[in-house]
Amino acid sequence: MSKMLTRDLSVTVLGNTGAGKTTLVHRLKGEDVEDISPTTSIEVHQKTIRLKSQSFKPTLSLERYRSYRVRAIDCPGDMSLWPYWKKALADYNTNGIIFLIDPTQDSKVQIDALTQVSNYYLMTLDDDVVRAERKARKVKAIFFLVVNKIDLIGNSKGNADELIKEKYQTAWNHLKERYPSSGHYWEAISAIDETEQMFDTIDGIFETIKREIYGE
Ligand SMILES: Nc1nc2c(ncn2[C@@H]2O[C@H](COP(=O)(O)OP(=O)(O)OP(=O)(O)O)[C@@H](O)[C@H]2O)c(=O)[nH]1
Ligand SMILES: [Mg+2]
Repeated sequence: MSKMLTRDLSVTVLGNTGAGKTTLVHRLKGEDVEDISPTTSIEVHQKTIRLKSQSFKPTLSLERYRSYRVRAIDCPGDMSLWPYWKKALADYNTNGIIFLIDPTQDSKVQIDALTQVSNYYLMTLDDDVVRAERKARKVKAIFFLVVNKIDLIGNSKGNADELIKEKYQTAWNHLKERYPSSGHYWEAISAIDETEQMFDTIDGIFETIKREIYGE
């Protein structure tokens, strides 16, 4: 496969401890999700993938033959280790930020975590807060809110939507207002499931990121 045909997609995966970040990253790589222990440092994962949409492209289209090199930066979620998030965001400067929500965990700490993501990302833009806020209005980042473990809330995307509206809307809106030029999306998944639908959801996330970066 020629280099010209390879494109990069990268994400930083954030969220409170136990939300399922490492499980999701393992799924992305097609690996087992048993025996995963809490993450204690920044871990870089890489996998070359093909997106589902590529197989529907005409045989003469270049897009059909591309490879996507996906890089996922898996971070520790324990609150004492949140400062790593700032380092990960600054060092890897990924295309997207995936923020995982665990519907079975206390929302307060997870709202704090989401707010912290917004603040840490801001710090990567400029040391001066006023200048950083100004840059934030123009920056083209991609923020993906992902409600994980929907197997525990009736496997319903509607229930996930309700949870976001009920508990996370204020923090999510603040983030959107701070980064109005960025992409804001949300999804629901059960990373522990090994179903076609789970893999489709992951594919859909990267399809969205790809469209944001490279266009159709
Ligand atoms: N029921 C259910 N459990 C899940 C799901 N995804 C992950 N888990 C479980 O949640 C626990 C924590 O998963 P991890 O992937 O280690 O979570 P993490 O966010 O990486 O945690 P830290 O590394 O501590 O930040 C594990 O026992 C997983 O098996 C899911 O979709 N449904
Ligand atoms: Mg982990």
